[in-house]
Amino acid sequence: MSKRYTITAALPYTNGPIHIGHLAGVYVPADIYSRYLRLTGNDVAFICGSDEHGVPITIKAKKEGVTPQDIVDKYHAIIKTSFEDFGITFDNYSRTSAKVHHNTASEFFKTLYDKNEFVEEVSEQLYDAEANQFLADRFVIGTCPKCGNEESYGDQCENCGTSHNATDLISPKSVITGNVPTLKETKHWFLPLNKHEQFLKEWILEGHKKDWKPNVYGQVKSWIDDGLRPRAVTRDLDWGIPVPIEGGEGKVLYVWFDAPIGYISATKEWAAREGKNWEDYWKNDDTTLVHFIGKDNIVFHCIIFPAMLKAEGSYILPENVPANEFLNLEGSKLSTSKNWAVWLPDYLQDFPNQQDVLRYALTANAPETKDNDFTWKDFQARNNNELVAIFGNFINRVVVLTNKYYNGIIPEPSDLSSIDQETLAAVKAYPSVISSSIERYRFREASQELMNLARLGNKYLADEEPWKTIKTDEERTKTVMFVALQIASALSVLCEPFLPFTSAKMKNILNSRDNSWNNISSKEILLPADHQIGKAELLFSKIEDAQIQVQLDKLEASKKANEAANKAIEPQKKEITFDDFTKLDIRVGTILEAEKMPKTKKLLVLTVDTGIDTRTIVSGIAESFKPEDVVGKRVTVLVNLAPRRLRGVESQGMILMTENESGDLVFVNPDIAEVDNGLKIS
Ligand code: B3M
Ligand code: ZN
Repeated sequence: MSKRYTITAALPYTNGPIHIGHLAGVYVPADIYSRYLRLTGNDVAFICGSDEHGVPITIKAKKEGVTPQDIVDKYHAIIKTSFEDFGITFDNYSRTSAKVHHNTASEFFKTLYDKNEFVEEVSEQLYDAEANQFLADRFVIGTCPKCGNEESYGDQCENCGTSHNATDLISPKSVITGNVPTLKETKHWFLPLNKHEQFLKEWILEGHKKDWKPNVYGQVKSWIDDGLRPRAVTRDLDWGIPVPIEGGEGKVLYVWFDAPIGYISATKEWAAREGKNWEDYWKNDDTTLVHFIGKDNIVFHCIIFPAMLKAEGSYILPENVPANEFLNLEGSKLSTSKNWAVWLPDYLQDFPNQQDVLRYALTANAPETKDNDFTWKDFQARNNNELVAIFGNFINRVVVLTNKYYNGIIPEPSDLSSIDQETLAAVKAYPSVISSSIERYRFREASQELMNLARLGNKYLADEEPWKTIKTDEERTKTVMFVALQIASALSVLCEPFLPFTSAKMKNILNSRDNSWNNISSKEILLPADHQIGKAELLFSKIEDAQIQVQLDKLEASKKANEAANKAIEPQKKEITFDDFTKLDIRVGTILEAEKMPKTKKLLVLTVDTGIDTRTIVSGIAESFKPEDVVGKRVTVLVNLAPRRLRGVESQGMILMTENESGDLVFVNPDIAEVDNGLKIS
């Protein structure tokens, strides 16, 4: 039965090209899903576009001495081309600088404003006086109040995924000048998430416990359990969509307010072009809405955007939000700034026309349930051992033999043996097996089932040995080749979501483009006798060790460049007066007790004898030291630092640390056994 679907894929920020992590986490799974839905006869709007607002874009523009518009124009074009190159079949790839989007987002804001869905509040926000700029989002970093990560952004911590207000950061610092921000009053509009808590609980916690992925459900539950608070949806910035109401002059919409509305604007743009009614895709209960995203976007798609849609009142809500975990590269986190990535334009240069190989390797190893590692060796193995040795080999043998024995004309089969019948019955079962995996968002599993079908074909040929029977039993050979051709035809259809370029090639070779996903199981015969097929063409070719070494060398070069950059001595900070210095009270102390802060990776709770007293200090050293290793250590302590709470524990001071050559933390150690605790350092 045909159904209507709106499938969205996260709008990439246009501040750089996209890499394999983006492809694996969002775009390939979303494309597999959309292609599959179309192949099975559904009405699909597959929607994406460039996210052209937000602070990272203005930071990049400043760095390069160009305008934000220059940056987004450049990367919009690059990203759009990459998607086309990799066969991502968006029905519309729009951009948030489009007029239709500015209008849609403004109207959306005004509707919520008119419905009194916002709280308007003058509050103190972080301000950088030197830069003459409020510090929201990525203009400020500081310690995450939830997990202690010292490099959390103002709106979100990339370590624990929590979304927070910039003023929640501990020890905030301006990204622009490095200054400690001051507070300055400003007016903003807040979306009171607390007001929607009950609805979110019922809709997600009760309604989607079973069908949402455990990683998504778990994150959402933990945020709701922590209690939801109002979130500002406007910013004091000049790059973005102007706040469209009185009093909003000089302010713009928060990028995470406007970006998800981009899905709606892009649908409108598409519908106008195609003569469709966009509202069918966003306001009709019969439509299934699915958001494909990475795990750092969960809070925005599962809490904030649904709260916005609910507050607006006329929209449907997502049926599912199948977020993936992260893909690492050769054991380390993918990183744009460290150039630790495989960029799509670079891949295509080194592996021309091998898009399907990357699509397949990323799908077979997709980070669906946990973070996963992409290695070039695995990529090579997936290609050589699976795509070449199993899939390509089977198709090649079938096509070559059909040409050799029958000039490419499919032979008439005689009686089917029980093996033939079982094989054909097994083929007929594959569409529903693969469908079931795809419908449960298990794309790795689906890709492996597809490969199993190719294995089945290979085994059939190996067992029936038509290259031998051709000398002894012509009738039997005809039957075997006929059956093998049916398998090849089924593969050409079922591989389309995963290997679209290969599928198109195979359909050309087989001279057969009409079979659909559904008729593989219902039709008696997919390719009839007497049908003429074409000549063999290479579908996949072996990837040599030398090609892999080139990639590994590139990464090694990035690593070296990073190490060199890290070794560069940080420039001296701004001068301070002697009076400033004397304000610091630094003492010798001893760690008496140490234990891990529960549920954190980095924090140790230390009991320290400072000579003045015995006090608690929370220190972010747990990744470098075990609690038992630091007990008894002599340390240098800043004792008059204002206390601050970390995960509910008050930290009264700071242990001074530095890094050794290999970048590990080490204590700044008063290496003199005979000094007493409390001794002042000056
Ligand atoms: N641009 C974040 C990202 O690229 C953001 C997604 C928006 S989806 C509406 O990860
Ligand atoms: Zn955090």
